[in-house]
Amino acid sequence: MLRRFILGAALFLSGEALAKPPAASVFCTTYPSAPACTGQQPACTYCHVAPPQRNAFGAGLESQLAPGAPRPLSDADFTYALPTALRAVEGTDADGDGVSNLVEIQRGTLPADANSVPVETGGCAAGTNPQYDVCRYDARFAYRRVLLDFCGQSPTYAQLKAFAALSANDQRARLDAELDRCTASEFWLGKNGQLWKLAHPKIRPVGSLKAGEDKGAIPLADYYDDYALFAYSQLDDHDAREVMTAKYFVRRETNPTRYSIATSLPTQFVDEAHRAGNITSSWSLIYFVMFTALPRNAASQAYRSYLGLDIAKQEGLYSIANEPRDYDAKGVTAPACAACHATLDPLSYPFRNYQGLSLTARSTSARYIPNRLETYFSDVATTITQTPEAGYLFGQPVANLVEWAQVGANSDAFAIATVTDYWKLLIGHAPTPEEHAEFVYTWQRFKGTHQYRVQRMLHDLIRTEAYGAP
Ligand SMILES: [Ca+2]
Ligand SMILES: [Ca+2]
Repeated sequence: MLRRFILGAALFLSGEALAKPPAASVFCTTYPSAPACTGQQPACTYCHVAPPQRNAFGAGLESQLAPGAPRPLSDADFTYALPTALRAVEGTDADGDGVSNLVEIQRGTLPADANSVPVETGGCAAGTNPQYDVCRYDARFAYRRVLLDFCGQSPTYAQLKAFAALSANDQRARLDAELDRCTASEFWLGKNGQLWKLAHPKIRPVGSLKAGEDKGAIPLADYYDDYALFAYSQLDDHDAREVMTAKYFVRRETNPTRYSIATSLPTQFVDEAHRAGNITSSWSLIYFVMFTALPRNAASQAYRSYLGLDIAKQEGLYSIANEPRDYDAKGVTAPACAACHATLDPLSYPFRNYQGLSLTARSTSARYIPNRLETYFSDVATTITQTPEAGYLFGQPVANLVEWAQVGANSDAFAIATVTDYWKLLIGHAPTPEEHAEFVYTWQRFKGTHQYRVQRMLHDLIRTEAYGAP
């Protein structure tokens, strides 16, 4: 009796601790056209405060989920019961904001957040703003914005007047020409310009650790190399994916700024076969891997920077069966950790042979070292050397980091993250539910028609109503 009780309690605890991994995909099978499912999956926070604790929408669902069946439900029973439960709560208004759960799901607002409600766009009266063509794309507004965003200059009165005198077709052609002119400006591509601004959160520069130009007190690596590759990948007719897959480096010349391919740089040490763009740059390895045996930080940084998924916010969780294995004895199998580490640890294994900072032998820093764990980290844990190099990204097996980067670069997540960066920079915020259709159109064309050319995507972006409607 007592044994049964303990066993039951243990099962209950482990079941409670995990957000159900299939939940997001079952949700998207039930509502394939929901904005939360277009090219992505809803985060755990759609139903949870933080797993296992449910928010108002999740709590309503739970009471409809195979009522009376013993808990915890198996993944199979859960998957079977969830669509029925979702249907059962469609008519209710979990967050009390006056909009039913179903309408919120369809309109892309959050059914558990009363501050997230669909905005009616039909109430826009023409003629209320004589200055601009409100409710519709306004080419003069867009023109002013393009000069400011890409050149860092307001148009002069004479320029505005000349623009206004053009035909609608000529205005569009002028906008495109100005975009091309301004994306060659120092304001856009130069040191600390707009492109560098986009790269800051990906590179996370630390002045005191900077080597080379603008050297800091403890020079460890030159992250201007990372800015150069980032900028190069975003410019001209270059493929943006190469920021995470490039086998080459990029050299920067100044006055004026120019970026060009270099097959080697004195500051970069990973051999060509093991390079994956900025993920394996000297700075990334030294700063994000640093002294760790299993570089979870490097993996989650790359996942967040290039694929837009933040594991700390419960985003992009694809739990792998029988993970985490805890090869480095960090205690990550504890229930509170396991939900994230079932994704994060297999995401990190492909980094196992990338050496970060080695204080004893600096000449081994920031390199790919076969048997790195066996050579330098065998004292970390008895199982550490069993850490495989193969891992998983998006639930898909990858043999090594180069494959990891390729799968990542070809994913919808990469295209969405790239366009989201520019959306935030140029429109001022992440895409809102009202902007969803234009946003999806823009990233899908970026991935398809434009083959990951940022320059071409920007011509689409400045034509959206989100950008050009005042
Ligand atoms: Ca609601
Ligand atoms: Ca809501």
